[in-house]
Amino acid sequence: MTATVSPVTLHAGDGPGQPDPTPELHALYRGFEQELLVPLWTEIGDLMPSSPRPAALAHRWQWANLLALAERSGQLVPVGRGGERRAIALANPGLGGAPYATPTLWAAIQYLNPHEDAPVHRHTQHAFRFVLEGEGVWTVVDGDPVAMRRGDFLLTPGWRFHGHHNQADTPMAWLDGLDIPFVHHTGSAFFELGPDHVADRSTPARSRAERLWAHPGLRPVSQSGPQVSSPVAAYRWEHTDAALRDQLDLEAEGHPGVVEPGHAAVRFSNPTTGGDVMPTIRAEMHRLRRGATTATRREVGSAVWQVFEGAGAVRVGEHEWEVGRGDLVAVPSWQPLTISAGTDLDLFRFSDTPVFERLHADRVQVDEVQS
Ligand code: 1HN
Repeated sequence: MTATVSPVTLHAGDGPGQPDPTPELHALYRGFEQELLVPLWTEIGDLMPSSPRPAALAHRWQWANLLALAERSGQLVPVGRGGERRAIALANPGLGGAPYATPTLWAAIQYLNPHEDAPVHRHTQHAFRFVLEGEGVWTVVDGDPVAMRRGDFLLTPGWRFHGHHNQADTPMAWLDGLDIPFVHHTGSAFFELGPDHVADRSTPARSRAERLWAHPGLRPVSQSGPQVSSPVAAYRWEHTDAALRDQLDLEAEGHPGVVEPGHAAVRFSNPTTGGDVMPTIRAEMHRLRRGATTATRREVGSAVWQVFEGAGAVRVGEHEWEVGRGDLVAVPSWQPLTISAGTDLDLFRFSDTPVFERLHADRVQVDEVQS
């Protein structure tokens, strides 16, 4: 997202089309430096690559290592006002140590001890939770308690007050995804504290938002018009699982529905628009039958994948990793991605694609299927 242009690295006389390095030219370039100017002719190759050349790198994080460090954080680091969350972010090795999984996306493991609270606040950044394992935490979004359980995908769209509380005798860890880097780069962040403690500690199995909105194909007549973010607070695993299973069953019966052979996928959607759940984030669940391999695909924009269940291999460009339950892979823009399933393999994916679609800058290329 940021091209580093440093006047100090100007070299007179380098490369095709560059003038000879005379003393006059050096003086000119010193003048540019003093006035904080950079001439295009020295930078055009970096600024205008023929195809995306992201600074971010493909990388894999292993869940077992993240979880061990999160557990240790649970012993050593309190959660409360100031730090706000015991969340530990993936830092892409190409992004200089910033807590960014990709140039636009934040991904973190968050950990809450038994009977702990994470305090209430709100921010313009859009957020979601994806639950790999466990239950017992309720996230309270604008006063509506939403249960978190394995396989659930939960939304906290921007500027909603939210806090979490763990009602169980066991700790709980989950994946947080936010558009923090995008909001940071574009200078559009606002943040506000709420009450110090979650006021509503009730533990309903279903939130009010789900009771109103989460009935398949049924919209409350009282709520007309599009909403910027999906009003569905939680997409429950039983529905996601059934949708994926049905796609693969339909395929086995000779009917259409899967993305490609042995590969079912669903996108979490906003029922008021049919589009993505939030303006900056797309989220999907994929299921590969054991032995299936995806076509090699590249697209504009970056993504993070997390294995929900099963084992397989993920190839991104020159890298190839074995992945198992909970492991995460960052896929930078325009890097070719191929996934192979060693067992039946379920994967959660989130990306910044809605941003590029809005800008009409989205592109996808599916390479020929590998033999
Ligand atoms: C936040 O509010 C959450 O609500 C998670 O769980 C991660 C990272 C930065 C700023 C706010 C949450 C966050 C965050």
